Amino acid sequence: MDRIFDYKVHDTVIRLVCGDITRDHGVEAIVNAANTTLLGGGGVDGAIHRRAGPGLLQECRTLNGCPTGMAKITGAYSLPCRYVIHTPGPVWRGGGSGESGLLASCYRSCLDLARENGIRTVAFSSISTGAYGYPPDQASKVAVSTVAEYLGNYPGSFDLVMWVLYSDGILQIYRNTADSLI
Ligand code: AR6
Repeated sequence: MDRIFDYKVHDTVIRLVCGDITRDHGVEAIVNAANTTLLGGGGVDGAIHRRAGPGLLQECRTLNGCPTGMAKITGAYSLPCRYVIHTPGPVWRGGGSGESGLLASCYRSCLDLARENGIRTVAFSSISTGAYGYPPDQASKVAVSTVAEYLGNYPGSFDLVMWVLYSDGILQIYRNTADSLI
């Protein structure tokens, strides 16, 4: 059984777990750390496309990509959820190239899309902290503070917002951040 760490912001549970986001986490939408082509790649993007099956790539081909910091939504095909929200995070270039603003924009854009589609339960991956090299400690601060602020601006919109973190190390980093910010 996964260890689950729950926090509460207004009426929304913020949950941190260690695991694979392509497994069933009881959410309507999962968030893919994509690239601007939206045509798949490695990391969590590769895992999501593999588990979803070829229909996901077919639908992604119709979207004409997505700018960094924005998001687009598709069906989930063979994944155990209803939607995938794809967001290209910023590539880390040392922190002075607008990375934190772009990463915050990813989280807000995903939550905007979720609300527009009546989605009340969302699982994020740790956007930008793999191939894109964003230091996880700094990324977790942007991620948690942006989501908490968003939930304050739109109270009652979400039942559950979670992060599915791929290792105990990164789970611990998000836990430390949530303990200090929530
Ligand atoms: N479930 C949850 N988290 C995962 C999984 C998984 N199955 N697999 C990896 N992670 P990354 P990025 C974690 O590299 O940094 C792709 O090629 C991983 O350990 O997937 O935003 C895209 O196409 C890390 O903590 O995404 C882009 O080209 C986090 O997910 C580029 O990589 C994000 O790592 C995007 O890079």
